[in-house]
Amino acid sequence: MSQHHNAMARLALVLALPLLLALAAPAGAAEPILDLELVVGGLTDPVIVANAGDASGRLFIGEQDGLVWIWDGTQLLPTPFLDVTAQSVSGGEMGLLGLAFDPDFAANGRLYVYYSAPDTTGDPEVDHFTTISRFTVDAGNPNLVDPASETVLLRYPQPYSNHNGGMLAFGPDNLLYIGLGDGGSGGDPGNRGQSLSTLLGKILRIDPQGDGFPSDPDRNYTIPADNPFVGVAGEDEIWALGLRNPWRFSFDRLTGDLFIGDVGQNAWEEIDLEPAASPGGANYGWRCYEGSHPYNTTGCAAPDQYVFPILEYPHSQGCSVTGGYRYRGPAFPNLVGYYLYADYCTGTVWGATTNGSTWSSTPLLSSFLSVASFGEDESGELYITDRVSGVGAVYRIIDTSPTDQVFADGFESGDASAWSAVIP
Ligand SMILES: [Ca+2]
Ligand SMILES: [Ca+2]
Repeated sequence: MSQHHNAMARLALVLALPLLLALAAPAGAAEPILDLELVVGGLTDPVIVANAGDASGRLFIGEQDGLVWIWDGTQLLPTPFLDVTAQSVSGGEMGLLGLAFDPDFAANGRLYVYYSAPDTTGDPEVDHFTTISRFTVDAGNPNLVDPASETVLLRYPQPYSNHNGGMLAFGPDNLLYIGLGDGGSGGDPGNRGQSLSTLLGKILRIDPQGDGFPSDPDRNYTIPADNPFVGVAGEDEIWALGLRNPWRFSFDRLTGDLFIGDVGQNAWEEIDLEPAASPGGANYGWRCYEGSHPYNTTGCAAPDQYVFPILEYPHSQGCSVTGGYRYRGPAFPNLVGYYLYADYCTGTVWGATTNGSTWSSTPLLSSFLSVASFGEDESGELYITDRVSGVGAVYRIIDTSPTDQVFADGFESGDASAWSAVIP
C-alpha cells in the first residue's frame, strides 16, 4: 500500500479513536469470550486430563474404564500409557477417576492413580474399594508405565457405589491431596462427612513416601506432622471435612489457594475456597448444609463452625458441579485470574472472579457437553473432557475476546482485529 493510503488509513484511525475507545472495555479487562478447540475425539468416557510437569508437553488423558492415553501434541499414541482395567471396576461413579504426577516426576518417574477396585472380601458392608496406587514409568520407555511397579498406598472400603470423590493432586507443599466422597447412597446416612473416625467425606493429605502404618497393609504412606488431627481425636490423614463428593479440586498455581467443587444432593452445587495459608481442619458443612442451605442439622454445631461456599448454584441451572482451575496460562490475557468451573448436565462453563473476598460468576460458555473434568497442561492452558462413550473428546478452552494491544505509535486498543483492519 502507498504512503498516501497509509497516511489516510492512519488519519481514519485517529478520527475513529474516540468511538473505538468508547466501545472497548478498559485495556486488558475485556470479558473473555470462550470457545472450544477439539484436541482429540473418539474417546470412551474421558474423565482425566493431566500433565507430567516434565517439559515433555504431553497430555495424559484418562478414560474411566482404566486406560490412560498420551496426546503428544499431534496424535494419540497407539499404546496406552497405563492400563488398570484388570484391577479396577468401572461404571456409574466408579472407575479410574484420578491421576497425579509426582512433583519430581522428571527425576523419579512416579505417578499416582485413584481407581475403584472390586470387593473381594464378601463383606456385605462393602460395595467396592477406593484404591490409591503409585506406579513408575518403564525405565526404557517414557511413554509406558511399568505394569509391575504398582504399590498400593491406600485401600479403603466404600459402602455404596456412588460419591467416591476421585481427585488426586499435589499441593504447593508437595504433599498428596485426595478427595473422598461421603460413602454414597443419598443424604449421607452414616453422617460420614462430619465424622472424624472415617476417611469418607474428606480431603486427605498424605506424604506418599514411606509407611507410617507398618501393621496395616492397606495404609502405606506417612502422615505429615502438621496435619490438623495429628495428636488429637480424628483420623490423621484428614485435611478437610464436611464434603459430600469433592469430585474435582485444584490448587491455584500462582497463589496455592485450593478450590473445591463439591457435588450437591438435590438442590445446590457449591465451590469452596481454602486459602493457601489454611492450617487445615476446615469443615465445609455437609450434611448439615448443602451449599449454604440447611440440609439436616440434627446434631450439628452453630453455623459459624462451618466454612460456607464462595459460589453456589441451584439445580434449576444444572445437576452436578465439575470443579475446574483458576486460569494462569500465557495464551489468553483477558482470562487470567478467572476460576473456571462447569455443570456436568448442562455443559455451562462459568468464570468466577473476586472482588475482595466476594466471588461472582458469569456464564462464559454454553457447551452442551457432559463436562466431566477440567485439566491443565504444563503452561497452564485449560482443557475439558466430554464424557461420552465412544465419541468422547478432549477440548482446549480458548478465549476469542479481543486481546489488548499497544501499537508502536502508542495507541492502545481492546480490539486487535478492528485495528488490523485499519492498519495496512
Ligand atoms: Ca502399611
Ligand atoms: Ca488423630
